[in-house]
Amino acid sequence: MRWFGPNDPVSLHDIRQAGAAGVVTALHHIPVGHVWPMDDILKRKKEVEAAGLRWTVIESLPVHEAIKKQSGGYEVYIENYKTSLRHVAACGLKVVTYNFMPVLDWMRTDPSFTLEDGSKALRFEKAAFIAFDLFLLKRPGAESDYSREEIVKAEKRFQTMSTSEKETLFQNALLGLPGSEERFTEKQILEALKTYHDIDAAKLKQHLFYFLQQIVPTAEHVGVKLAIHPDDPPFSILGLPRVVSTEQDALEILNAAPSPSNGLCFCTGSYGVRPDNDLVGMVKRLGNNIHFLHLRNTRRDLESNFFEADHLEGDTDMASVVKEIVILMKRTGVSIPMRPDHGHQMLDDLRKNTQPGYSAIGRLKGLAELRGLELGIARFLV
Ligand code: DNO
Repeated sequence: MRWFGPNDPVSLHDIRQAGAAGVVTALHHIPVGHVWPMDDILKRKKEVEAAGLRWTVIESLPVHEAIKKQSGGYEVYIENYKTSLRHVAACGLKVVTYNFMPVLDWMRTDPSFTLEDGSKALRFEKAAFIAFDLFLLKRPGAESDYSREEIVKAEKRFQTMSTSEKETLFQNALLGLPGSEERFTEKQILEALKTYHDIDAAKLKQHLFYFLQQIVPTAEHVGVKLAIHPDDPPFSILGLPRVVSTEQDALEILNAAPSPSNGLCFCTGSYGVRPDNDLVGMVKRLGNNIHFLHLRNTRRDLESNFFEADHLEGDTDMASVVKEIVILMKRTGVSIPMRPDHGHQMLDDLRKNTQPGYSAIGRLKGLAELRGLELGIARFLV
């Protein structure tokens, strides 16, 4: 399971009791772009091991915005990244997760969408998101990204919102960086978006490929596996380019710097939001380079709205995906680390202050279901 470090309301002991063998975590106190010092890595590792858990997967070693834009100082940030890779390898860590989403990480319009049974899930509602973009953020030029029909729908949706709903939507949309309490202000985000005005998807891809060509040899040399997390949601938002959304994107990333160290974080929740992504086929075709698994499920509708469903429900056929993963692991003899992603807020957690998507009980439920599924398939089917 993911652990956000000593300030996480979910403790290492809670995680152990949930049935996890290890945690994935990061040094959230180190500013993005700085080198991760060995002392800090070792201290965190000892802390995790003292609770009877393992730490082999980092989520995330974030990529500085300058690298994504190839702006001032980016070569230094790439060197720092390589140094961090050497340090984490020297401390015995094996997998490094990162993403290449400009400005924001994941984006939802509602982190506490109430499901029919009273539990709460993360949700992305397109009309609300467009209303946020056009009428709250007022991003210059935003109208040209949407159809007339979408704009009319967003206007109608906006009219139904009370002042406090608008305020909440604004806060939710700019939650920005999971694992931190940091939220962008309106001014900050508009400034940040502006810095991408001359970077389209083709250019961002070139920057990603360049970054990989620089860091993959180091990762391979020190024996660390890289795992790029897909875009969440897997389409362009706020006019920003997104380049890790489809199987074709993933393939190009692997081909840009071929190496057993260059690989994917296979997030079924992110890739699964697009009906044109064939998840079972992706495991079949890209499996050798899948270094980390985020298993979660979403339920989408025809308008690109989606919410996070129970792990074994939703649009992704989780049983078929897990079966393919079990086949893959048998074939390669490699056990791919997995975590259940984004649980529902439920039971006692409904009365607690929890991180959106990362409350204990919902993830425990997801983990238990996934472990049972894997065990059943591995023992009796494959
Ligand atoms: C969301 C997570 C992502 C992920 C990063 C990896 O809950 O899956 O924030 O950690 O994108 O860099």
